[in-house]
Amino acid sequence: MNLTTRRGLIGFGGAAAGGLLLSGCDAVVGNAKLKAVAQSAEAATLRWQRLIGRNGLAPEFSAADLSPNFKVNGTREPMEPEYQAMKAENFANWTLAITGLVNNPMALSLAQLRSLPARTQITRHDCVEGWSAIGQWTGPQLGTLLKAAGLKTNARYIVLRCADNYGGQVSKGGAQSTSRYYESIDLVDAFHPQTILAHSMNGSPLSVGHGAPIRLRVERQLGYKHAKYVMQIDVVSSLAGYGSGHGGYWEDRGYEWYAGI
Ligand SMILES: Nc1nc2c(c(=O)[nH]1)N[C@H]1C(S)=C(S)[C@@H](COP(=O)(O)O)O[C@H]1N2
Ligand SMILES: [Mo]
Repeated sequence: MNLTTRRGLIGFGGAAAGGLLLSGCDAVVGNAKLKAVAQSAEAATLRWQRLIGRNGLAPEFSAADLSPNFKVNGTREPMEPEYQAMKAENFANWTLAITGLVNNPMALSLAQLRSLPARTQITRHDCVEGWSAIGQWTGPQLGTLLKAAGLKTNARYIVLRCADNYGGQVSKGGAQSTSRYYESIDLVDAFHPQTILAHSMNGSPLSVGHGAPIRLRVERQLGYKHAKYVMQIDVVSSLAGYGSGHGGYWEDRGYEWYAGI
């Protein structure tokens, strides 16, 4: 079964379930009901993927399949002064902080991240807007870093906090600003072998457009989960403290938290 088929099947199942529910009560259907339908489709996708296996791999491709043009989407360059200052130094003084429910909080430099054992994978990126592109990504597995940090027993989610205040005003952008881009994943995806912090794309250091200095690749989910410009990783038991509490910038605006492909 290929990716397209699986995606098609899931899409059909979700639509059919929605149709059944709506036809029974279209006069009284309100936001809450629509939300419940959306949430049940999302839950079905999550259950389906967990059934395939915690470590089921997203398809990988060969160098011949690489897209000649991989679109830059969302933020093209964070204009926040802190990011601009780090960019001017070629990220020499940038560090990735891993904090929260860990036994050994750490701050890793880009040089340290680059020196870690890395995974290289050629995968297809699917944006919810309807475009796809195949790229090659290289970086350490997130699981390697989390094992080094040592998760506490109440850890449930990994929150990736980004540099860009997408769509927001720079002057209003604190770390907890509702327009600061962020994302979150559960521990199954965090320790999945294809979940990496990519520092390179197609064999070159990540460009600013694609998320320099590092971006997440979480290959069984849609594009918006692949956080660019990752500045900090928080290990948490709840997503309540971030944005408006739905676990991501786009999730806070109605998108599914589990964006399974
Ligand atoms: N920090 C940050 N990460 C982000 C975004 C963004 O705007 N800001 N856009 C998301 C979306 S919707 C997609 S499709 C991909 C685009 O990645 P690309 O620019 O490398 O194509 O990044 C995702 N991660
Ligand atoms: Mo996207």
